[in-house]
Amino acid sequence: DGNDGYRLWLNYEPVRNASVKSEYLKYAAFIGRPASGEIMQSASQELQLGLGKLLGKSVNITNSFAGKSGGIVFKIETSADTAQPVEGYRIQLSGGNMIISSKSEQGILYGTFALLRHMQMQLPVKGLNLASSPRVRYRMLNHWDNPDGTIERGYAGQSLWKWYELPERVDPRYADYARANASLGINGTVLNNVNASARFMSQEYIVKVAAVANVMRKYGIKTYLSVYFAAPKTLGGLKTSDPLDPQVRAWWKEKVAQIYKEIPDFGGFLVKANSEGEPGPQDYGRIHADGANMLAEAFKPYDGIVIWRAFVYKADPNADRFKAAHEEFVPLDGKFDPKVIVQVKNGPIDFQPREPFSPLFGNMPKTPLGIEFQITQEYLGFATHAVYEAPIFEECLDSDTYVNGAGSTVAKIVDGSLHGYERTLIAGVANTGNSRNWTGHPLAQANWYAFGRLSWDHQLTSEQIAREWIALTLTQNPKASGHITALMLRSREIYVDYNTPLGLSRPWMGVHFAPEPWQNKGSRPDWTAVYYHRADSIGLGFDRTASGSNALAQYRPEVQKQWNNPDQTPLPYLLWFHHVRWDKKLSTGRTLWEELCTRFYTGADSVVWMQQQWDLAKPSLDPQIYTDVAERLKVQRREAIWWRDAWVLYLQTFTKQPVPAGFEPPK
Ligand code: GCW
Repeated sequence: DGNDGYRLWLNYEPVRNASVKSEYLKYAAFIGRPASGEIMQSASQELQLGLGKLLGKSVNITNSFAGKSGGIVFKIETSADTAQPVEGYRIQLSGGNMIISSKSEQGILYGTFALLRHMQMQLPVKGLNLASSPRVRYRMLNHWDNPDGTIERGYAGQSLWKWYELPERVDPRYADYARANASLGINGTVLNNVNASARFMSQEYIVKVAAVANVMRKYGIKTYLSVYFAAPKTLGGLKTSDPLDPQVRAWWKEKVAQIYKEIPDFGGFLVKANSEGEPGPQDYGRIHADGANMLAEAFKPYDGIVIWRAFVYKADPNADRFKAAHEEFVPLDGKFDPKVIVQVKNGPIDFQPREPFSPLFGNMPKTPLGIEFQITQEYLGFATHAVYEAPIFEECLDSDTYVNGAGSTVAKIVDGSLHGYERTLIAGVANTGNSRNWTGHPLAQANWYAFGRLSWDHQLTSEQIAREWIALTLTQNPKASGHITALMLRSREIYVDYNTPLGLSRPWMGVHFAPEPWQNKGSRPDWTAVYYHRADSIGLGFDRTASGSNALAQYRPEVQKQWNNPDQTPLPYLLWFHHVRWDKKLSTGRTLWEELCTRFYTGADSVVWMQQQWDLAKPSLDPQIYTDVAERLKVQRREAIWWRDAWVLYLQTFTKQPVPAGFEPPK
């Protein structure tokens, strides 16, 4: 029975360690579940499934367990019992039972998955005392899925959501999707693309969405929709979609009410407005807050929220896109309804392989700012390059904004601890599709996993998460796990080296895959390659100091100090902030040109090292997964050379210098 990757990290392979197994069996007499709702039912079913596979024993679920011992018991706690947050859980041994307790059914579900994770890793029962609660309230995936089944920036097949079959046919895969997410603590999902179709606001689609929501609910996941801001006009037949127009406001109120009739626990709306051509309040001379607050008002009678994206920039060749979101949103601080969360991409530009943190973080103390990461590998080699993203997420969350002095990390802004936000959010743009293994590249599963784990607890480290994922998904052989951990942890730096070293950026036109640094025409003046990298006969990089766009001024002085001076700017950020002369000597002792070449070449060669690590793990891997990754690594090697050569040849048209001795010239 080969492993085709469908089960993700929920493999539940039989426990092989006999002594650990016998310890587990002491608690496998029954699953004690008090009378409960459907989330606890899911938890008990999952536990039954897991124990069945892990221990080879079919364990009964019962609600008459008083006085019994030798089982795993679910217990709902009251506020008097514990100060633990509502979604948190605790797992302890007591009275001969293993008790999973929480104030909520959702917490019981998370505790159940934590216990199953513990058992999958064959960790001891002795002294078991696990407790955890989420640091962030809304932990969600954003799907950029279109009604026709395509996925914007999706590289793992077609959409999971089969709109043409819904609501009658409910694909069993929806439940597996929900299980996978719940196992990480994800509690929300936005089903459709932020470049939204108004169709999702029609009754025809609302009932389809409701059928999906019925599955999600069983796993504690709320369903959200992206909305097309001009829907009152295009769908509702009104003359305008002006957010201050009473008819428009009434239309949205009614729309929200209509949705709640079908989906009583509906999560809310996600909105991309006045961004990349999408309609928005500015079309009517209004501000973002007018649009967001109008929608928030429609949600007033309900639990739902409005998530308003801050991903905005103008088609202006002379402006610096880096500064746009800060310029538009900071003046709006304090103007948003409390039901609104502003969702900010981790970096100021667009999910580049490495970006400095967005200067919006910390600069809107009166507005809850959620963070948006991209799990799908739009700029990270789609589904053929192995790039473990946890270090990207971690790097941003750990960045110090200095807004309230040292230690004001992005994580503390996002989790609400710095500014006391009541509503906190972490979102990830999903990398799932209908590929049998969900993510195309088997190692990309780790990115979904890492996002979920970090959204629950941003203090976990990239390495911890990698080791855990490998143990659950690939192998528990320590040597093999060591090789794969090494590969994963270095993969992002390697990619950066052959793709965008030293702080180059590359969000140019089109599919965002091929190297085309020469591209100087696009459908917008800022959608060219040259806009971003600024190569010329003198040097390379974007001057964002006072002599250039002065984007640095959007950061606190302590941060400016790190990046202001080209002699002191850490090399990974150099070309983000400086236009550097080709012959400038860097801290490595090499000139800029030599350093670039060194990175491009060692980066591309390091893919061979990745291949070696993977091969060393081969004896411990499922053959199907081994081969899949090995073949993708071959593609990655070929494409890394392609990136290297494209950059080097292009940059040589400016530097007029050969590649340094020791490196073969590009073909
Ligand atoms: O990263 C860019 C993508 C667009 C995307 C946009 C956004 C959904 O290239 O495809 O549109 O960002 O985040 O809105």
